Amino acid sequence: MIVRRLDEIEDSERDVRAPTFASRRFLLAADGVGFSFHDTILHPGSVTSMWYRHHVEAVYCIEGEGELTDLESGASHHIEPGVFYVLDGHERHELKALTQLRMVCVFTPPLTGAEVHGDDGSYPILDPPREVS
Ligand code: 9YT
Repeated sequence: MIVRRLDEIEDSERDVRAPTFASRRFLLAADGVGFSFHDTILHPGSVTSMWYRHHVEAVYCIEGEGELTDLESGASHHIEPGVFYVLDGHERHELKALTQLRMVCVFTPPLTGAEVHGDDGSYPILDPPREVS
């Protein structure tokens, strides 16, 4: 069993900062469970363009208001607590944080912790993985 607390992760190597968000990673590839699990804060007013070509991401909003746009279909969805989405088709998408958003995110395959968003908004598959303990 793995038990972790957010306050242990904050300001550690598992607290990854990007220009538009902070991602607190409870589970990474090194934990060996087959997915990674993140508590992500998106900053108010930010817009994040993403395209997870190599991963499937599931996302559940637990705080804030935002707008999710599928950049392939053009469809937009209001995001608020209780809304869930999964990029099961690896869709290019954009998430606008109207207020601070707090999202619980699961990635498969799991992130190693060393990925950064590429110019296209994807995370690479790292081979060999550089894992954060
Ligand atoms: C929903 C969202 O914030 N996705 C981008 C960041 C990703 N969740 C991460 O790296 O934690």
